[in-house]
Amino acid sequence: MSNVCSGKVALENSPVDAPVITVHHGDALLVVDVQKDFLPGGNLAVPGGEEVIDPLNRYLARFVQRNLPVFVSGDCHPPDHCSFQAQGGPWPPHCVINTQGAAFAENLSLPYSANVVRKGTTPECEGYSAFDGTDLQGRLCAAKVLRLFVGGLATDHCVLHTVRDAIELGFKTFVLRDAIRAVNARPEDGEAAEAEMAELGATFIQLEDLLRAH
Ligand code: VGL
Ligand code: ZN
Repeated sequence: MSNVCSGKVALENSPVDAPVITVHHGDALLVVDVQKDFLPGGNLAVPGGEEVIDPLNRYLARFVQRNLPVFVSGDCHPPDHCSFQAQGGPWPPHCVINTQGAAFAENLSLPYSANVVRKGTTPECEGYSAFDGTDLQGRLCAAKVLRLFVGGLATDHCVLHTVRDAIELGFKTFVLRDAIRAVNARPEDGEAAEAEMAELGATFIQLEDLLRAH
């Protein structure tokens, strides 16, 4: 028999496994590579990449409202970057420095206070991770960040590599499951990346988990 004391009644309307996340001092949002080349019409369009923008804008609004720091990474490659096919890499040229493709999506509502992190800026550095060859770690530490909330593109490349590094560096890492999309060069890549991040200790959340807090 279920009654209030057994908890079963109270739990009926709120799934047991849905966390309620309150963002507070020590938290930062990291928006990974939401750039025109990764969106429809871009040189390396991620399927459904544009769908991350609306949820990201809502996460951004929450962090800005709470005066919490926002970091935004951008792939920023020289024309002879090692990841381009002409240099033996896997990708068509994308996010080349000073081209439109490297610009952030126009409808991404970045605050003026956003901390921009440019990565992949030298020909020989792959730069999938927003920590790779950048000063992101130092800037997060300077801002006293302990927990990092990561969304953006692409799940199976830059988000994955960034989350791996964040966890290894000791940040409590949340992945915004409604604000990531995968390239899926192999159809299972996105799911495998999500499984790996979860295995490494990332916590997957979605907007409602933040919104339920208020
Ligand atoms: C990315 C492929 C090449 C990414 C960057 O942002 O996930 N993917 N460069
Ligand atoms: Zn790249």
